[in-house]
Amino acid sequence: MVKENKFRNFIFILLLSLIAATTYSAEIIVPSGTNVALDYQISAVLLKTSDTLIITRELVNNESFSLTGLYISENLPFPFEIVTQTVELNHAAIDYIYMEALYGMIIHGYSTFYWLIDDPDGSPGINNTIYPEDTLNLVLKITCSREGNYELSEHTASFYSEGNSYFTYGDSPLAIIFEAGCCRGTTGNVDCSEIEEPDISDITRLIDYLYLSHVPLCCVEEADANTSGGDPDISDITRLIDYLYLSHTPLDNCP
Ligand SMILES: [Ca+2]
Ligand SMILES: [Ca+2]
Ligand SMILES: [Ca+2]
Repeated sequence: MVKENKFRNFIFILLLSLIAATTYSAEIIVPSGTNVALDYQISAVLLKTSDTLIITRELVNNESFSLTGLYISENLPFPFEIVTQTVELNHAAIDYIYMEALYGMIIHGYSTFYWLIDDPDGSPGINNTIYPEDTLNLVLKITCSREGNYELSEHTASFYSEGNSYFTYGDSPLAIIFEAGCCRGTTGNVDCSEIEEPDISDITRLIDYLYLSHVPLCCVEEADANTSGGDPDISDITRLIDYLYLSHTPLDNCP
């Protein structure tokens, strides 16, 4: 099963590598001939479900005129969740209006998000004109709870300049794979036994790893019982003993 999944992932990467095995895509502006640079970047193409994906979008106005009415949109696969979002103009935070559209409104299986940066009518009170040489950045930190192969293909921006309206779209889809992390539920199942609930054999396994055989652990995150990060140590044994025999304070969820 694991082998099958790995093979499927391999084929998926291979296929998409023909299209775009990359973390970067330039956005195309319609109509063309405008000197506004738009970049779209993802932090990685292969992640664990415990990892955070970072999407960075940058717009640089290389024109001699200003841009108004800017809005940016993004379509994210349903299991993706935006944890934090930052909108900066010339590297300083600005006000904006954030909207989340209905699931599946634009693309089946995706949720649509909008960031209104400048309202040309001024009615919502969001006014951020993009002057010549200005740089606008949108940075999204995203988690994904479900393993799978995903594709980011639809992301747009739209703005006005000197009475003309412009629309942008990504030049190629970006492939992302989220693999399941080894940790399930809470930490503590050091020996990766079928029964998740920790017991004395997990303490024994941790002692064995740290002081006796040093045989590598099946899942470091499960062994990090106090979720301190890094390599497990004696404090993780202490934490397990505390959970099983002393205070019974529940163990933390997997990172
Ligand atoms: Ca567990
Ligand atoms: Ca166990
Ligand atoms: Ca630890």
